Amino acid sequence: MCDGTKDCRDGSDEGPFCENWTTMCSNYICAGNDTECSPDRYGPTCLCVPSLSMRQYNYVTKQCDDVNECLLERPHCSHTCVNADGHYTCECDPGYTKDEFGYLCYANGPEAMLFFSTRNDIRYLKIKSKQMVTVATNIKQAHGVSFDGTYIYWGRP
Ligand SMILES: [Ca+2]
Repeated sequence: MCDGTKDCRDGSDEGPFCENWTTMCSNYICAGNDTECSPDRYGPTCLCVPSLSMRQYNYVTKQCDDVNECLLERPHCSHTCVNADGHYTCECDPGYTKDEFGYLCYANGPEAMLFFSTRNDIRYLKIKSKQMVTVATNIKQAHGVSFDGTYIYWGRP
């Protein structure tokens, strides 16, 4: 950081690019709406504001272009991503409802349960509430746990 203090051991954070750090944006104009100049080690850089919106400055058109978050490689929507100007939204398939954060889709109806066996127990996990329930103990090596809505089945090796 160009603040006169060498934060990096080799002092690379206070390099020659710091010389005009506070003034490099003084006479630099970023064209277009909702833009601002920010100092960078390679020179004045144009940013799109508000910074939380996903828009990227296009130096050719001198405008802020929308970023298609749906094409970015990071986890977001569990079903369908819908790109919009400066942001994106998630949509769920029919029969599903979005979680409180708007990213994950949960099936409507009773909460899904994931049955599984441990070394000696058979348990289930309620997927949405993360509640863990032990339904049988002292089981020796249960395999292939299944639930038909009333009974729990498992096999033994
Ligand atoms: Ca977008």
